[in-house]
Formats: sequence, C-alpha cells, structure tokens
Amino acid sequence: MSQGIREDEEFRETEKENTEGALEKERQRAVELFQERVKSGRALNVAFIGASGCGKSSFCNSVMTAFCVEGWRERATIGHYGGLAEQVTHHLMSYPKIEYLDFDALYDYNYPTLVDLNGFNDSSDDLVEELLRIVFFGRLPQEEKLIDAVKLHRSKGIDGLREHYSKNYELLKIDRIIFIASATSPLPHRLMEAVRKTARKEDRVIPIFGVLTHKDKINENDEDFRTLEKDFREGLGLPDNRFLLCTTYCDDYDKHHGKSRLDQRHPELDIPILKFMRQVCDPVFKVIKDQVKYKNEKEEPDPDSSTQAEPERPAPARLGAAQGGIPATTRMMIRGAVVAVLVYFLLPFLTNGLDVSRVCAELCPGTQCTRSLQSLCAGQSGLWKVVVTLLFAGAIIGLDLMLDKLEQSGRN
Ligand SMILES: Nc1nc2c(ncn2[C@@H]2O[C@H](COP(=O)(O)OP(=O)(O)OP(=O)(O)O)[C@@H](O)[C@H]2O)c(=O)[nH]1
Ligand SMILES: [Mg+2]
Repeated sequence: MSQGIREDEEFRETEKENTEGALEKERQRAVELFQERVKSGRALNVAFIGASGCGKSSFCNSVMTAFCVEGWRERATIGHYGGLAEQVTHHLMSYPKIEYLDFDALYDYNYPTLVDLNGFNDSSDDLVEELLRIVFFGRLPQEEKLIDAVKLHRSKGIDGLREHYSKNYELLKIDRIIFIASATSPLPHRLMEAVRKTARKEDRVIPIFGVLTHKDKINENDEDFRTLEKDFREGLGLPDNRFLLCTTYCDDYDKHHGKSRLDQRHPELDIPILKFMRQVCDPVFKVIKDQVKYKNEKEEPDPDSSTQAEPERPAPARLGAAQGGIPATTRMMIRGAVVAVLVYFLLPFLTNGLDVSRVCAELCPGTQCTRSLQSLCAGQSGLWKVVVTLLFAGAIIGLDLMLDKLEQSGRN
C-alpha cells in the first residue's frame, strides 16, 4: 500500500472518529435537555397509535433506546399483524419507566409511561371511536384484548360497552397522543379522523403529536412524499414542533449502515427522537378538562345507578348525621355536658346557696346547729349538687333526642 493511500485512510478514520465523537456529544446534550424537562411534575402517559405495521412498536423501542444507557432492546414486540380486523390482536402494552430504564440515577426523573396500541386499522365508526375513548380515559387494562370489547359491542351495543368499561379503574389516562404513520404507505385517513375527533372535539382535549417513520425509504424532495407529509400534518393539525419524520432502529437501517443495533447505538437516530420527546413531555401542553371521566363525557351520570364505577360524588347525607359531619348523638351529649357544667356552678346562686353555705360553715357542727339547720346544710352538700346536675343534663339530652325523633318522622 502506497504512502498516499495509507494517509488517505488514516484521514478518513480520524474524520469518522471526530464525527462519531461529535454525535455522541450531541446525544448527551439532547439527553440532558430531555432530563431537564422531566425533572419536575409527574410522569406522563404517552399513547402510540397508528394503523397496523406503520412502525409503532419500532418507534416505541427507539424512544426507550434513546432514554436508556445500555442501547437497543426489543421491549415492544415488533412484527406486522395485519389481516382482517377480526383477526387482529388489538391490545395495549404499557411501559412505565420502572420497566425500561436501565440505570438507577435515571429513576429520579419523570420519564413517561409509553403505551403501545397494536392492531388498529384504518377505520372510523362508532366502535373505533369508543375503543379509542376507552383507551384515552385509561379504562383498558394492560394486555386486555380489544377483541373482547368488539364482542361485547356486538351483543350489548355502545351503551353496554360504556357501562362495562366505566366500571374499570382509571389506570392509565392518556396525557399525550403520538399518531404514527409510515412515510411509505397511504395515510390511514379514517383512523386519523377518529383519533382527532376523540382527542380534540370532545370535552377532554388531549395534545396530538405526529411521527412519520421510514425516513430512510423516501426522498424528502419527492412530490408524492411532500403531499403525504402535508396531508398528514393538516389531517392532525401538526405544527413543526409537534411533527417528526424519522427512521427507527430497524433491520433495514442496520443493513444499510453495516452496523447492527445489537452491537452499538445509533446516536444519529437517538438525537431527533430525544428532541421530539422533549416537546411531547413539555408541560406547557395541557390536557383541557383533564378531570372529565369516561362515562360522564357522553351523558349525565345516573345518580341511582348501582353500576357507577367510581363513587366519587359525595354520598347522600344519611339520616341522623349532622350537616357539619358530627353525629347527632355526639352533638346532644356535648350540649348536655355544657348545660350540666353551667348548672353545677349556677345552682348555689339560684338558691342563695352561698349565704346558706356560709351559715352552715359557721354553726354546723356546733351547739347552735339545730335539726332543721342540719337538714338544710345536708341539702347544700356536693353530692346533692352532682345528683341535681346529672338529672338536669339527662333531662336535656332526653328532650333533645325526643325532638330529633319527632323531626325525622316528620321528614319521612
Ligand atoms: N426501513 C424502515 N423500516 C421500519 C421503520 N420503522 C419500522 N420499520 C419496519 O416496519 C415493520 C413493522 O414495524 P412494527 O414496529 O412492528 O409496526 P407496528 O406499527 O408496531 O405494527 P402492529 O403492531 O402490527 O400494529 C418492521 O419490519 C420494522 O422493522 C423505519 O423507520 N424504516
Ligand atoms: Mg406493534
């Protein structure tokens, strides 16, 4: 090998190392900026929705890879299910940070919970919208197959479906939606419309973001692609900051670049994903009317319904309970005790008791203490006062109870 060729190769090698070093630095910076964003607040629930095979699970894995230290792992199962709607395994898989983060120090940050929804096809009808609603309101339990919901819908209709899922706990209420489509396939317009409708036009409004995968397979200047991107963004109402065109960690990318994701990470894929997820997790995007519940959204809750899932409304006041929350009997006891104390101290004044007590103290016991004076002094004793006080208090409590009973029977 000539000196000139060797120098050329060395130069290229150094160039490559410099580029890789710069990319790694940029990735680190993107990680830091993302962490800055999720330092406070709470971990958001981010749903990945799109038609079958568009790259949802691949994107989900790529996000987790960008967040992790170790590199790529197949946390969300990749594989195109396809087929008829009936055969599609609709289900939801959620990945909280505790499951995917691989470094202790990262747990301090509020990394989002990622929700991968498999198997929605390009359709929009009452059922699809209701299924989306069930998911957005966090009523679909982890790994539950949506085909069960489809069957329930067939036998009991939309109302039956709502009734059933409103009983579930609100476990994973969605805070952000990322609609995913492939840049190489026709857009799923009906599903886009269904998502937009359920996330935007109803009471609880959830911010929508959009991702087009398969960037490696298109020419960005191609007219067809430009039209597709425009349709996608207009269809979902996506400004620049809520849109990402990307390549995910996938076989094609590995083959094309001659380096496997199993051996090393691809910082050039991580960086745009981290920047995008920083936008997704920005707390300035608020869910409007976040407190709205699943079933209440469509109809006023039936106060008599025994199937109401969340008895969050205050229970009707029970008879015998005071408005202030103090039971009636306790209220009466307190009143009786206060009156008793007052009587105990006032009693001597009522009977000119102070004068009598003084005379008793001077003359009894002694020769001047006559029999009638003796009985008067005995009447002034502490025991007598206690008995009278207790009788008085008892009478007040009894009267109070009797009046309360009369009031109740009057109300009934
Ligand atoms: N070339 C290329 N292939 C991709 C890209 N993203 C995903 N793929 C491939 O697309 C295929 C489907 O990807 P998945 O991630 O399983 O798609 P999905 O949307 O989860 O599919 P369902 O779970 O069936 O709804 C896989 O073979 C991926 O390797 C990308 O950006 N570029
Ligand atoms: Mg999938």
